[in-house]
Order: sequence, then C-alpha cells, then structure tokens
Amino acid sequence: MDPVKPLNLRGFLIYKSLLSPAEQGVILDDIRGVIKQAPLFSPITAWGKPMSVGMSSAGRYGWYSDRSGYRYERKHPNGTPWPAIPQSVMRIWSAVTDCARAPDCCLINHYTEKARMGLHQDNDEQDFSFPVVSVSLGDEGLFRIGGTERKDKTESIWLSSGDVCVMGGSARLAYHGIDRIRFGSSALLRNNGRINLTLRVVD
Ligand code: MD6
Ligand code: FE
Repeated sequence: MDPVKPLNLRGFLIYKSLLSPAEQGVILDDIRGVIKQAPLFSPITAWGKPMSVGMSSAGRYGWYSDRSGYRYERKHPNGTPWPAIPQSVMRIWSAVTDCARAPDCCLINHYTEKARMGLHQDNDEQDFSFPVVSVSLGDEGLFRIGGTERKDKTESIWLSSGDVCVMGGSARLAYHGIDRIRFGSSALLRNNGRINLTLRVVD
C-alpha cells in the first residue's frame, strides 16, 4: 500500500489499484470472518422496499435502515454487537487520511449481478469534517459522482478491485451511487459480485 497522487474527480480522491492482489485477499478473508458473525441482510428503505445490495457492518456502529429511516445501530439485527473492524481495513484509513480518530463503522455492501445503489448523500454521521473512505473488491462497479444537490451534473468512473476512494472536504456531502456492476469482471470473489467497504466516523 503506497498511496501516490490520486485522481481527483470533483473532490473525490481515487487511488487506482492502491491494494495489491495479496492485500485484497487478506482483506477479503477478514471480511468473510466478519460476515460469518454478522450475516449480510437487505435493509428496507424508508419507502418499504428491500435494497438490492446485501449489507452488514463492523465497528462500534453499523448502518441500518427500515421504515423508520436511515440510522446507525449498536447491534446487528440478530441482536449481537458488530464485530471489530479488521486491522487490514484500519490500515487503509491510516494510509489515505491524516485523521487523529479511527473510523467507528465499516459498512459492507455486497452487490450481485443486478444490484445497484441509487444516488445518495452519506449524511447520517454527526461530523462531516471527517472523510468517508471506500474500498472496492471484486467486480467493477460504475460509480456516479455528482455535486451537493441532486440536480447537479454527474460523471462516472469504473471502480475496480483494489481501488480506494476518499470522499472528504467539499465532496463530503456530494451525491454518488453505483449504476451497475460488470458482473464477472474480476476473479477475486468465488461467485463473482462486488464488495464495497466504507469507513466512517459516526459520532
Ligand atoms: C459503493 N459507495 O461503492 C457505494 N459512499 O458501492 C458509496 O456509497 C460511497 O464509495 C461514500 C464514500 C464513498 C463511496
Ligand atoms: Fe455512499
């Protein structure tokens, strides 16, 4: 892991191939361990529809959604505390941010062939001066980036396995989403698909 000058797309800093295949393998094993304790589930949106993306979390908080809205919870829906964020993932945060604080949530998003994530802002956290760091593993995902208003113009970039993206500063509240997955484009996951990790400081 050797962060060189990132690509800057509207304030989103994108480190292409920051993680070597060996590093990706270690992280994936660690995430599999997390998911064993805290199985993936499909959160229900405020509109009552299950999301197409499977989710779980590690850390003091996990992201959760149901008909009462989006929020952070201390426990998995099965009633157990979220597992700790693996060291292999914590190291990425230290490599690409200069934050004194460690993240207290690692949200795990799992995409199968038809899954997508609509344009959204990450605004359920308390202090937007901390960045959100995202890690892509497995199949490529088409990442759409806009501005701080939903109507703002957008542009897209394919995120590949091992890419790391930092959303901070003026981009912290920018709209973004995943339009589609190039299913089968990576051999990292046994059954294909894409895993995205996002690290956040919550409270
Ligand atoms: C994804 N990512 O890449 C979805 N959020 O699957 C996000 O929603 C995201 O990539 C905040 C910061 C970076 C991200
Ligand atoms: Fe997001």
